[in-house]
Amino acid sequence: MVTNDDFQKAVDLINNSGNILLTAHTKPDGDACGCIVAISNVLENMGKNFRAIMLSQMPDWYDFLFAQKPPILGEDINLNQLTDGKFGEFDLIIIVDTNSLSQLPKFDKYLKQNDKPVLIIDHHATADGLGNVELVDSSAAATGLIVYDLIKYAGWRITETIAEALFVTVATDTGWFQFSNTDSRVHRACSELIDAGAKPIEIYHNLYQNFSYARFKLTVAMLNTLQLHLDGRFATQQISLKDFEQTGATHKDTENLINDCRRISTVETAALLVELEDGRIRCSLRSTGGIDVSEIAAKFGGGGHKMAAGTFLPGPLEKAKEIILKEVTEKIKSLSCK
Ligand SMILES: [Mn+2]
Repeated sequence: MVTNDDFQKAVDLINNSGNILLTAHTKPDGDACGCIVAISNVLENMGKNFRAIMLSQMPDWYDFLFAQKPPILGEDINLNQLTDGKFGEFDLIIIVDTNSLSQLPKFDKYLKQNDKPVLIIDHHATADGLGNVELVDSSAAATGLIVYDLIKYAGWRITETIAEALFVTVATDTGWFQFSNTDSRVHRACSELIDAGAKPIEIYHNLYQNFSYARFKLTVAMLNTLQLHLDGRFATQQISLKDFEQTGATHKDTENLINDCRRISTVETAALLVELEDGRIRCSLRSTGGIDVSEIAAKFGGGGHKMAAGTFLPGPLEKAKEIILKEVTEKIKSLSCK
């Protein structure tokens, strides 16, 4: 849990800052996007100058949250505009949903030369300690819950925009209240957010009944690669560059695709391998909790949680599959030896 002392330090930082830069991890998910929108709305209501930037493209289904989509570093603005102050001079940097340099491509270079205070709000176990003030609570199902606690601590008004954005953070990081991180704190917060104006039915439609045909075709291509290993305990799936080409889907369409195979009764651990243009393989990992997939990801420079983690592996796809199968096999073996 975050102490009141830490919340007060965060409030003081925000109150004493006039120009704030806000960002989140690369490949922004619902938690990252929702936190950006919620904090932006808080800062707007306080009359602060602020800018939000994203470090890579967002999936289309979060568009409904944004009145205006933030620029993307490396696409809409470049690193020089950030480092030489052309994009703005900031006296506070707020980073949400990560505390890891590896999750902040390009932005890490800006951070290294920056001498202004950094506020981290995060719920991941892996951390590089990037903040001068850190609101970190690995028991929170979503970073949005920590943002919610901060807003309540500070007594800031919870607008409908904030309620909707924070509901999205919790709903997406719990897989619409299905993952084992769905605790009473999640339901309490969501009940309060509904009272404050969040509309779950509309949010569900926007998030889960709003696929493009291309994304659906990509899902079909991926499901056709499904393989079960270790007596069905471990599932692998893959997406090749050719699949993107043939379906017209893009990398941002891969979010959450890993989860469908977990409906198979025997599957405890799942991996999704996605081929990247540079030849590397992005590997997403999920576990029902038996094995800690963040330990496997960390071995290859990645990170995450016990039950959801990610990393990069060398290609081609078949080689990456061999590597990850070996790691998961060893983990499961070491568990049964204990
Ligand atoms: Mn999160």
